[in-house]
Amino acid sequence: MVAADNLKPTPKQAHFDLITYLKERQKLCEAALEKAVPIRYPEKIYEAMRYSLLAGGKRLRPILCLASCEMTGGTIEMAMPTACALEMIHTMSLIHDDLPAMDNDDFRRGKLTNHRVYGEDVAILAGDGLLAYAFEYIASHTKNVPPERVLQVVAILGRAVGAAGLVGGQVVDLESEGKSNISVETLNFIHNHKTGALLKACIVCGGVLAGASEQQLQRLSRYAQNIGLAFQIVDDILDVTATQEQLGKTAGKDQKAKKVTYPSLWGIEESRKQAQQLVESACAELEPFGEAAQPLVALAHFITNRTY
Ligand code: GRG
Repeated sequence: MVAADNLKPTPKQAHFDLITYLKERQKLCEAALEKAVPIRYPEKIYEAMRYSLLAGGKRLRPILCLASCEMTGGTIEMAMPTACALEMIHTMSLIHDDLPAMDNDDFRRGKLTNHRVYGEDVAILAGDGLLAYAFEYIASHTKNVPPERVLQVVAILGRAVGAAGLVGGQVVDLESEGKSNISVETLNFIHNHKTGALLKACIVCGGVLAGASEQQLQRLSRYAQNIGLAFQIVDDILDVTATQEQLGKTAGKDQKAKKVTYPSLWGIEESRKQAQQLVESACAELEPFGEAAQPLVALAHFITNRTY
């Protein structure tokens, strides 16, 4: 949930109430996610899936998808099944990332990690279950959208998740562990895939569902590329500057694992500057959308101002 005290609207955005917007959107997403995954037989796997899916989190990915759909002329209803699916995929990637075979973490979203509660076997399956269900959910629950757009969303998402996206980024991240000579190009590759690919899919899929033009989709794509990298730079900074209580996950992990990060390459101040510049470039892409772009502009600034 939004920690309202942590959000300072930037002067440019003073007329847009981001705090209220985020709270309302988070509430909508929570309700939709709760409904999307009811408990059935075999209860254990549904409980494990729901444990991580309904554990909070900022819900940034579904909110970005809804915002980009609305900005390009669509409705919340058109995008909600895809928004839920994006959160299912994000959650499954967190469950798998926390496993002993990967980051081996004990806390996520302020709670014990999935494998610490259900065991490694069920945690792997809970991730698999969420991943498969995400695609089923888009195909079976999207209403009032031409089928070719739904098909395009499924293709974009499949690519974002697989070896050309999250999985590819995670592999290079694992290969880079313990190496101190990682270049900024490799670091960018890791994060453009591991973090950026899904964020980009959220924003582009919102536009596709709304029937955005090719030119609009290209603008959305460049906006997304920039905020994706800014998001990861801030994530690296927060790993150094924030506490476990603020983050809901172990802090200071990168340094402990001797990971090359943006702050380790550039220092904190320069990293902040780079993130700020990326957000400005992202927002410039939205200028032709005028007032309708307010939520996406405010969300881009939230990414750099966030403290959790
Ligand atoms: C996708 C098939 C498949 C497998 C997963 C483990 C893995 C492959 C990829 C790792 C992806 C990963 C965990 C990237 C980090 C992304 C990131 C910065 C997460 C934190 O996102 P927030 O801050 O978290 O939005 P909340 O909890 O607020 O949702």
